[in-house]
Amino acid sequence: AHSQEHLVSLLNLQIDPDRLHRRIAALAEVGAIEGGGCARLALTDADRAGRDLVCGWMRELGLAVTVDAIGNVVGVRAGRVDGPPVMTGSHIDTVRTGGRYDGNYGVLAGLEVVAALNDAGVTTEHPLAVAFFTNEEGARFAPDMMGSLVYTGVLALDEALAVQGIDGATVGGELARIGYAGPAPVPGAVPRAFVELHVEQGPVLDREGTEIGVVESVQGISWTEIDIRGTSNHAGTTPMSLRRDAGWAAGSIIAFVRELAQELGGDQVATVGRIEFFPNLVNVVPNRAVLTVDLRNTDEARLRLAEARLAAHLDALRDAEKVDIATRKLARFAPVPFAPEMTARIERHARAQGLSTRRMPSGAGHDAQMLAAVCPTAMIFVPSVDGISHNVREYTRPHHIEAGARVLLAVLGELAGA
Ligand code: HGY
Ligand code: MN
Ligand code: MN
Ligand code: MN
Repeated sequence: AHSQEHLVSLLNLQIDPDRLHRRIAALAEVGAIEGGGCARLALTDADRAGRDLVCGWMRELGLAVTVDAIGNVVGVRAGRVDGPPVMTGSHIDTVRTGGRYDGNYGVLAGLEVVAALNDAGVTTEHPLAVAFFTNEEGARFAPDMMGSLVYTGVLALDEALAVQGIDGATVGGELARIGYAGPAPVPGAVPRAFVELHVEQGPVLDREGTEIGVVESVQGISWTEIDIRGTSNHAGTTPMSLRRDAGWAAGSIIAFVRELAQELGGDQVATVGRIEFFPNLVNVVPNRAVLTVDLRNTDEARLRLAEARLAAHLDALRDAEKVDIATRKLARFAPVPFAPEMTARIERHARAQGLSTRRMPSGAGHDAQMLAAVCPTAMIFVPSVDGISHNVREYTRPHHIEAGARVLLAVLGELAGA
């Protein structure tokens, strides 16, 4: 039953929009790059500075802050009873050309929910936790969602610590260097429920004019690193028929995956995001090329088909160009559906606040897809203007930033028993 003053305090429970916008702007100053975005690649000094800032805010809000062995940070607000917390969170590491909302928004909106509960003097039934997970992006160290994979016990700690990044450093070495190899054990405590608020990073909500995305699933992801070895040769004297041109082979893969996505249609997407030639000189036939292929689909069978077609193309290249090709799987996740009762809960609260909603899959990977394996999980999207993300021009309108935080407050308040 609720006492009179408790009901009054619930009525006072509301976010402070300016405080949320101020925190987003302040965190965006850390690792700020030209154009208003951020570069805080996982476990760099910029990431450490961002972590220090957010941990400071967690402590100011009275949260009990723990750091685990892979550097995941969890701030817990006590409830009336002990036990597993209701958790919200995301990530604060970014890609090299990151925006200020990807990941950061969900963590800071979680802190805003805590601040609103503090202001209203509300103690929830269950503990409430706000987390940020290590290396969600996977841009420096693959796989992505590394911290939440270790938190949920899917990826072994020693395997994660041994991962070598694109710059040669290891996860374990960098964690120690920035002082975020923490004492809390992994796998982490299983939350009662997990809700992640995130910008859509795609064009659907913005194009439709819909305010809240009720995320029903995250699509499957397949990352492959392809290492092609040929023969370096003189660009002028070597007849085309005598070449083992690793560069040409790499270029044919870029063209192939684009055509493959168009042929498969539907949700299929394909990207060659990283490529390196050796010796990378104007007048030398490359003897080596290293590139990555990112394939995604909401349908697991179609994703496997795309992978099989890529493998067949590599076989054809080995024969046609006489190059050696080695592949390494950097990440592979099947599509993940979220719990129907959790998506219904998001939808109900958004509608109760008069917001327009639409159900949709997530094109981007998120920590929520890992938490879904251990507890009831859901995601809330707000629109990204022009669907731009992983780009300093990433932008979400202030009233959408606020609307998403209000839905998060309502959902977490209900789950935690405000
Ligand atoms: O790659 C992704 O979808 C995410 O940004 N890590
Ligand atoms: Mn009560
Ligand atoms: Mn993200
Ligand atoms: Mn991202």
